[in-house]
Order: sequence, then C-alpha cells, then structure tokens
Amino acid sequence: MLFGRSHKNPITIAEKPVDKWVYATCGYCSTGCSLEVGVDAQGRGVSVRGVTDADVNRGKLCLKGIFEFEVFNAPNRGKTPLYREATFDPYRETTWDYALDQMSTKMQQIQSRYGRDSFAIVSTGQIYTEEFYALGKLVRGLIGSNNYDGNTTLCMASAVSGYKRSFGSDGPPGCYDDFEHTECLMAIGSNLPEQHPIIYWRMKDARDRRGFPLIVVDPRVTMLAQMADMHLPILPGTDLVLLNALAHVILKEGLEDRDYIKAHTTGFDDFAALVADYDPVMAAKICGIDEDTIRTVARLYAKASSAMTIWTMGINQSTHGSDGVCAINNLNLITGNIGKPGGTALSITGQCNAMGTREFSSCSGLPGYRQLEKETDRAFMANYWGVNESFFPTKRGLFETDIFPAIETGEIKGLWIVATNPMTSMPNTARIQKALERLEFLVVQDVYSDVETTKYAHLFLPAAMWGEKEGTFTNTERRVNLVRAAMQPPGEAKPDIWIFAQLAKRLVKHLDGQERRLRAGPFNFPETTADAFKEIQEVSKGRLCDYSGITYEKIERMRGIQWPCNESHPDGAPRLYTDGVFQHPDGRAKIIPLPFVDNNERPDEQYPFWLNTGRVVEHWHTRTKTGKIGNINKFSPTPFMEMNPAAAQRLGLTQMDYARVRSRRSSAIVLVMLTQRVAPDAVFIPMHYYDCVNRLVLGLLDPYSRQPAYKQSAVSIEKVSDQEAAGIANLQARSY
Ligand SMILES: Nc1nc2c(c(=O)[nH]1)N[C@H]1C(S)=C(S)[C@@H](COP(=O)(O)OP(=O)(O)OC[C@H]3O[C@@H](n4cnc5c(=O)[nH]c(N)nc54)[C@H](O)[C@@H]3O)O[C@H]1N2
Ligand SMILES: Nc1nc2c(c(=O)[nH]1)N[C@H]1C(S)=C(S)[C@@H](COP(=O)(O)OP(=O)(O)OC[C@H]3O[C@@H](n4cnc5c(=O)[nH]c(N)nc54)[C@H](O)[C@@H]3O)O[C@H]1N2
Ligand code: SF4
Ligand SMILES: [Mo]
Repeated sequence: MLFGRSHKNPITIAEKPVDKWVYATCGYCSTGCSLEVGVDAQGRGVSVRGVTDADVNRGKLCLKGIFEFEVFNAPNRGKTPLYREATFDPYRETTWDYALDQMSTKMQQIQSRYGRDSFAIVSTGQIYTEEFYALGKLVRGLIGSNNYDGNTTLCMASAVSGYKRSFGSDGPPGCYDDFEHTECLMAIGSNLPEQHPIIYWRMKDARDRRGFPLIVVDPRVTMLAQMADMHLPILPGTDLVLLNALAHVILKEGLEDRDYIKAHTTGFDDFAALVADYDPVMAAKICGIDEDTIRTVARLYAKASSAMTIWTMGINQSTHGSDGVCAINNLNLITGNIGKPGGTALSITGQCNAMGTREFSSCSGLPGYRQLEKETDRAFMANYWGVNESFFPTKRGLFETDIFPAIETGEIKGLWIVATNPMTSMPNTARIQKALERLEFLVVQDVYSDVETTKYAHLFLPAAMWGEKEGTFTNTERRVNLVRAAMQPPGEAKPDIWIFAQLAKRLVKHLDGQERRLRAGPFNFPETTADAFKEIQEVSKGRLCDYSGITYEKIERMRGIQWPCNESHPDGAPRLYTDGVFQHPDGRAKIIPLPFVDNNERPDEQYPFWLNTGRVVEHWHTRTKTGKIGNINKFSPTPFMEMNPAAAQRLGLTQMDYARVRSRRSSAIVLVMLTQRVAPDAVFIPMHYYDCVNRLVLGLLDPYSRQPAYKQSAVSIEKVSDQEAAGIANLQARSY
C-alpha cells in the first residue's frame, strides 16, 4: 500500500498475510471503535482495520487502534502463574492448581484471622462486563469482603457520584449523535483530540457542517482549545466557581427554562439563593476568567435552542469533582438541556469498559445499578444468586483511595489486584510502595508479568487479554459492543472469567457446610462470558441499564447497541430521561446548591509552579502496552514536561534540558519541552511513566467520590546535569 506523494519518499505499510478478520471493539479508550482483528494462518494477530458501517467510528481508528494487534505479542506477556512465599524472593513458575489453591487458602486464612474485610480487591475498567459481573458475584456472594473497588475511583467516580446526586442514578444521558443537533458545545477539562480522537472527529465533522460554537475550559491551550471559538484558561481547580457564576448570570437575566424547572426538578430556590453570591465580578477574581467572558458564555449557552456540556478528568480529578459534575447538571437542568437531542450533560468516560464496571461489577453496590443500602435490591440479588441476604453488607465499603491508607494502618492485610497498576497510577508513589510492602499477601492478575505492581506481589496470575477472549465493553454513549475471540492466549494465560470461576469452585467447596453464606440449593457460577451475559440480561430487565433485548449476534449485526434495550426499545435508545422522569423516588432531578471550598495545595514561594498531569495521544496509562510498541513509543519514550519558555528562561533551562521537579512528597527528573500551551506559572507532565509524576502528586480526595485531585499540586523546578539525570530518566522510561 502506498501513501503520500509517490515521487517523494512514500510511506509504505507492509501488506499483512491475513487469513481471517474477526469482529472486535477497541480495547483502549471509551470511544468504543468497532474494528476487525486480522489473524494469519498460524492464528497470530497481524493487523487491525476499522469497521466502516459502525456508527461510532465509521471505519476510522486512531493510532493506538491501528497498531493494536501488536499488544498480543509484546514482550513479557504472562504465560504461567508465578508464586513466591515472601516478597523479593525469586518468583517460580507454578501450575494453576497450585496457584489458585494457595490463593484461596491465604485469602481465607487472612479473613478468618483478621475479619472478612481485611482482604481487599481492586479491579479495573478494562475487562469485559461479563467478567466484572462474575467478579462481583465472587466477591459479594462468596468472599464477602466489602473492601472491593476499582481504578474507576481514579477516573469516573466523580461523574458517577454527580449523576447519582443529580438524577438519582448513574448513567450518561447523552450520545455522540448529540453533536449533530447541538447549537452550543462546552468542553470542560477534556482534551478530546488526544484522548478520544474518534469522538473528536465525530464532533469536528458535525461542527464543520453545522458551525455551532465551541467553548473550551482548560488551563492548558490544548489542541481542542486551539480550535475553540472561546478558550477559557481557568485557574486550576476553580471550575465550580465558573459554573456557579454562569448560573448566576442566567438567573439574573431571566434566561432559565422555568417550565422545565417547574415540571422536572426540585431544589431550585436554594440553588438560586446560593448562586446569587457568585456574581461574575467576584467569580472572576477566583477562577481567572473575566466577568464579560462569563456573561457572554452564560448567554450563549442559555439562549441556544439546545446546548450540551462534555467533560473528562479536568472536572472529575479535583477536590470538587463530584460538585463540578452536579454543577454541570445544574446548568443543563436550569436551561432544560437534558434528554433532548443536542441538549445534554455527557461525561466522556475513560477506559474501554469504565461503563461496564459501573453497571455490573458490584463494586459500589450490586448489579444493574442496585444499591447495597436498599433492602429490596439486596433481597433481589440474594435470591437470584442463592446467597443469604444477611451476608451482604448494608453499605458500600472502602474506595480504592481509602483501601491503601487502610493497608498502612494494618486494617487490610491481603490485596488482589485485577488489571490495574497502582504503583504507577496512584498518587504519591512512595506511600503506595510502603503500603504494598506491608501486605501479608498480594495477588496481581495482569496480561503482562512485568507490570510494576508485580514487584511487590506474592502471586502473579497471567490473564488472557482483549481479543483472546469473548465479551462486551460499554462505551461513553452507553453502547454495548462485542469483542470476539480472534486467537488463543499465550502459554497458560487464561481469561479473567476462567480465573474467577476456578476460585469460586474452591470457595464453594470450602464453605459447604461451614457457613451459611449460601442458601440451600445450587450456587451457579458463570463459567463463560456467555453464561454471565445471560445472567446480566436477566438481572438488568426493567432496570435503567436494561440489557434484556441484547444478544451477541444482535450486537455484531448492529455494531453495538445503546442500553436500555428491551421490548419497548428493541434497537436500544440513544438518550436517557427524554420524558423528564428521573431516578429519584419523586421522579424529579435535583438542582443542588454547591458552595466552593478552596482546599487545594497552591503554588507558593517554595513551590512556585502548578503541576498539571494528564495524557498524550500516543500512550495508554502506565504504558504496559504502548511502551512496548515501537511505532508508538518512539513519539515520547522518555518522561517530559511542558514548560512555558518565559519560565524556563528565568531558570536557565532550554529545550531538552533535564530538570528536577520537586514537590512536598518527592522529586522526579524530566526532559524540558518548551511550549506556550502552559501558563508561565504552570507545568504539565504526562502520567504515563513509572516512578515519575505520581511521586510528586498530592492527590487530595473529593469528599463524595474519593477521587484524587491529580491535576492540582505545587512544585519547584531546577536544572540538573545531563549525567546525573540520564540514569534516572532511563529507569523511568523503562526501555523494553
Ligand atoms: N491516548 C490516550 N487516550 C486516553 C487515555 C490514555 O491514557 N491515553 N486514557 C483514557 C482515560 S482512562 C481517561 S480517564 C481519559 C482522560 O481524558 P482527558 O480528561 O481528556 O485527559 P487528561 O489529559 O487527563 O485531562 C484533560 C485536561 O484536563 C485539564 N485540566 C487540568 N486541570 C484542570 C482544571 O482545574 N480545570 C479544567 N477545566 N481542566 C483542567 C488538563 O489541562 C487536560 O488538558 O482519556 C482516555 N483516553
Ligand atoms: N498523575 C496522574 N495519575 C493518574 C491519572 C492522571 O490523570 N494523572 N489518571 C488516572 C486514571 S483516569 C486512570 S483510569 C488510571 C489508570 O491507571 P491503571 O489502571 O493503573 O493503568 P493501566 O496501565 O491501564 O493498567 C491496566 C492494567 O491492566 C492490564 N490489562 C489489560 N487488559 C487486561 C485484561 O484483560 N485482564 C487483566 N487481568 N489485565 C489486563 C494492563 O497490562 C495494565 O497493567 O490512572 C490514574 N492515574
Ligand atoms: S479512539 Fe479510542 S477506541 Fe477508537 S481506536 Fe482510538 S483508542 Fe481505540
Ligand atoms: Mo481514566
């Protein structure tokens, strides 16, 4: 295949000997692109192509998707279980039987010695919904520890919490088709072109044709900000003030939708009283956006016949993340912009299956958005699973960000990590390392054996990855999409659901006759994702996230189906709350007064820079995949820092110098990348590198969602000699 001008060094992509193409959904981000994996005659994944009749991506893929077939054979795939008695002994290869026997014995020893909740489980947003469901059944039905959470606490917890507070349930109400109808789009703390390139393309395509205004709120001049009609370079961590001020102007000028407020909401009067205090003059002083801009945006938004807001980590990862989400919902409720084409509050999710875990993992409750706090929900699931109802806790346990401190205090002694890499992704690495070292028993279940967290584990369980097993992911717009198994996992690696089922067998055998966890009669545990999907269909019937009308065949035929899908919506539904009926008991949405509390670490004389952290297009999180793919890793193999040239000059730094960045926690070494994208008093460091930015981050927690404020810390910067730096930088870059 030839690209580019043929007379001038054309780029060539080698033709791949593809034997068959297998339907799948991308395993990276929550955009949820449909693709096909090309498999050669030997059964190896050798290529990937976009699916042209899929509504999400219409044949397109971003660079991560295009090279995704390389993840299967990347170095250090886990191929056999590894075990050792003590951390830092050498690992030895072992059998699945031995590994799982050890695991169930150790887990039960810890639980009987220190109590049921002393063994914690932390999972992910990156396994299939069916696997989440099975893990939830295992944890809630057999293991019985209430300290069960996922990395979604680092990611979507604020959106979940905000949706629940405003609408009475989780569940993003909008969809990508809203770009086709909106008359005004506001994007807050979301760098769409890099983090969700194909959602960005859908948005841009609609905007090119229809020309609606785009307002971007981000302290950085991101690529999205560069394209915006208005860029609001907000002072870090003050979005709530801006959102309250927008509401202030709307109410003061009588631009609200009185009929909608009256018919579908509660709490308006208290809200109006609170935002009365947030006039744009006062707000400008706190959030750094001038008063006239605030008024202009408020008028633009409220006067548009339909207006929508999208947001991602700039809102969620903040000490007022949950409040920020509620404030976005407030803005849309007072302008009547929920559940209508182009009028919505759409949280852009992160991981490929961040939605599936919210719906069916039982992390924060029970399957199908059921709550542990509700007697009827507990009774339903106990009955369905054949578990004693009294075995369920009556409120949710610790969040991931509270599980690690509970290890420090000795409350938690054992931990099972499934598909997440906290050594690199949690704030304050030194604390995480100490916590992991304190554990009596740590299990890491991952597709690669070299993930940093494995260094502290006793047991490593090698999992099959995306494309080597069948199951579903749910994307940002509630679209359930399918991944067919294109090939076999390497060596002894097994699908996560197989691992859960084998453990369940051991626990059932052990518990039989000892404890009345289980009711009389059989306890069926799903052995395959198809088994689990059947249970999901049954338990979700009649719920908001209704899967009862979805089958694998129908998904593949339709290239994904948006829940709810049932008898009334046989082809799924693009939007929620179209009838203005919400999930609170009175059927109304809550408009919530949200006072701003300023509790961030701020730059001062000793640490004069804001440290902002996030992502770049070419890398995925902790680089367990993208760090090993040459065509991707080459774009940024080494940790770097975006820094304003004026600030750099003051410190005697130039492009590609090494700098030491210091916070009250620790220090890290990065390459200096000069750019006007960041303000002179701020720097941006991508999160992707081990032993780097998360050594520095404070990570204060949101009071509702317990999500860390990854994006607001204070740091100082100094030049270091190349020689001193090179060794450290190499370590961080983890060259494979
Ligand atoms: N290439 C790639 N794509 C990904 C991922 C990846 O690792 N790599 N990860 C996926 C996941 S799990 C997630 S959660 C998403 C994240 O997607 P995004 O949230 O879009 O990405 P981030 O870079 O974390 O942060 C977005 C923006 O928030 C801004 N920000 C920082 N502080 C503030 C603030 O106080 N207010 C406002 N308004 N904005 C602020 C940052 O400057 C940054 O531009 O991306 C998903 N997509
Ligand atoms: N400073 C800073 N830190 C951040 C953020 C930030 O913006 N700034 N963002 C936070 C956010 S939003 C997120 S989502 C987290 C992400 O943080 P992590 O979840 O720690 O990051 P990943 O590298 O995606 O880890 C997923 C792991 O699962 C493995 N894996 C992949 N597929 C499978 C599978 O099918 N089965 C099993 N068993 N394993 C599998 C991968 O190899 C990888 O090790 O990082 C958070 N950390
Ligand atoms: S936009 Fe997201 S889902 Fe689509 S190909 Fe890229 S990484 Fe995959
Ligand atoms: Mo995330």
